[in-house]
Amino acid sequence: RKSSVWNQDKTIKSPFKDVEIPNCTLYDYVWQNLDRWPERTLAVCSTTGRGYTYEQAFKLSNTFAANLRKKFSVRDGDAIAVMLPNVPDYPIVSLGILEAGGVITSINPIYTAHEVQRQLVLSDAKIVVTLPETVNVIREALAIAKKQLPIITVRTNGNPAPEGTVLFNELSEDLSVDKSCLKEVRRSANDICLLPYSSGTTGLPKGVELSHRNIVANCEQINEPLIKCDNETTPTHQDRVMVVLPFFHIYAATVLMFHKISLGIKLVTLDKFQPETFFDAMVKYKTNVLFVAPPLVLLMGSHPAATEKSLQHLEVLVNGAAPLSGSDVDRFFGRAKRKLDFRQGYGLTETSPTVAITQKGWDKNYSSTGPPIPNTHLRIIDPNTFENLGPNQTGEILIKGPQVMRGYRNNPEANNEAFTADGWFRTGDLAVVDEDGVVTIADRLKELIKVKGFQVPPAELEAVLREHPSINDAAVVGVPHPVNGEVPKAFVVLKEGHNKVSKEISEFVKERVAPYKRVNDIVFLDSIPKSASGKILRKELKQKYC
Ligand code: 4UW
Repeated sequence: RKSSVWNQDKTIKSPFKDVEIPNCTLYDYVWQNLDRWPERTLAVCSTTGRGYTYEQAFKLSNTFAANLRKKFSVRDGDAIAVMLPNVPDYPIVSLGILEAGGVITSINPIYTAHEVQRQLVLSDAKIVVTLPETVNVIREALAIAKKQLPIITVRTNGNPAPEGTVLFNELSEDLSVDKSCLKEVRRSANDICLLPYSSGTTGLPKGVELSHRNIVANCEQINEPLIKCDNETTPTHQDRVMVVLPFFHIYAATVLMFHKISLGIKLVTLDKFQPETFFDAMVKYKTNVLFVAPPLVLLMGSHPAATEKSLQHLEVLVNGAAPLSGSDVDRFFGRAKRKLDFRQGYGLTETSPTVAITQKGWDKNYSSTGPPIPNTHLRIIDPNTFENLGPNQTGEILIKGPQVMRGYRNNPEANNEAFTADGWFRTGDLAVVDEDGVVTIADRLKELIKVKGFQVPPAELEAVLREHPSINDAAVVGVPHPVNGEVPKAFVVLKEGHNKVSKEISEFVKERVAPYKRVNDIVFLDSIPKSASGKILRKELKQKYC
């Protein structure tokens, strides 16, 4: 048994049998079982009760797709920006874009105009889909970028569409549209379907090119490891998944949206997180499956509304996106007054995202993330010598598998760094793998900071800080935080004659970045320690000041 996952060359294979990956688009994959449950609810908003059945969603997204081609001249491969919170329309918008031949570039709905404009420019988005409430942010972003783009607004209440925007509902409910234009769409499994942004191991966020095959593969790969019970896809049983993790992030996009819709599951969407509404919705909709990131496990182990009653329907809890301590899981079980099926997964935007996940009945070590999923190969290397390490040795984790991205868009330099010569993807994470292939993430080698499971690239904050009129140079590192996992800490070198005004600098950053990226901890230095090649010596800063 011990030698079954470790090969002689010290590469590691999955303990699971390989799965066959259908050679189709993500769109065809997701709708493949539609005939089996047309009348089931696909998605419902937990606050308003607004929702769609599978058949309604299919028809609406199909009509939306035809209108994207007809009225907006969308062509194969065009990027369309989606900046929406978790509304039940999110899957309809997404699948419509794919059916129209488009590529989805999803944007965090709490981004500032500064952050939005960069992604709109980098992705060369042709259209933006958003809520009426965020049209102003988009307009401001377009003004900074000196660009004009059509804006489609998803109405979640009775208010009219903001002037100059087109209502999503009018495009998706338009019975007069001629759908023959959809016959012209030419998309195959190797074409790009998603273009999320990730900083990878270093630098600013980069467009991650994920193909239809990447996402279809990842859905097939998690089928067996994630299966809850044998009746998940029977005509008489429908699982209810609480969607509190944001759809714009790859974790929820693949694991909660595309994968779950292919299985006929009910998505209960939460657009604004408030603990009370969250716990109420779990009871009201009897949600039995919940995917989270560590801060939510913490909350569910400590919030007064986390009770045996509010957690009564929950059967499965899955965590991922950042390290979790086992004692937090125990505290949560204490609140639920029973042991639930707890799982933990590991993955990255660049790997569509799942790489490893624990299985049903896992109760060995809540900090581990289980063995690699089917068709996935790992290596643990010494990051300096590139030599393969063996069981229980800590090193950088490298990945090969059908879920690994094609590469970063228009960025040969980043791609050279991200892949070894023989095609292994470098994660920038430090991990150990035991004799059975079980992965435990030990640390992060890369500079990326994760706040509540969200990416905070230091290079992005450093660029913002350097824009400040009194700052000469800046460096940012992550420091541990009891609730958020990590928070950014900034080191700043002032221009001569300028005052140390941390408050003003914090305000300056606040105006330009989403709330979770804000910097409140600033240290003033005479110079930033750098290597001979000019790289910031983050380790030195951490050792000296954190
Ligand atoms: N433990 C420690 C973990 C873990 C982790 C991720 O924003 P991204 O690019 O992507 C994600 C993906 C999360 C995810 C994928 C698949 C899955 O099954 C699951 O849970 C069920 C979650 O967050 O950030 C990638 C980086 O996030 C860290 C790690 O540093 C990785 O490189 N990370 N999961 N379980 N750290």
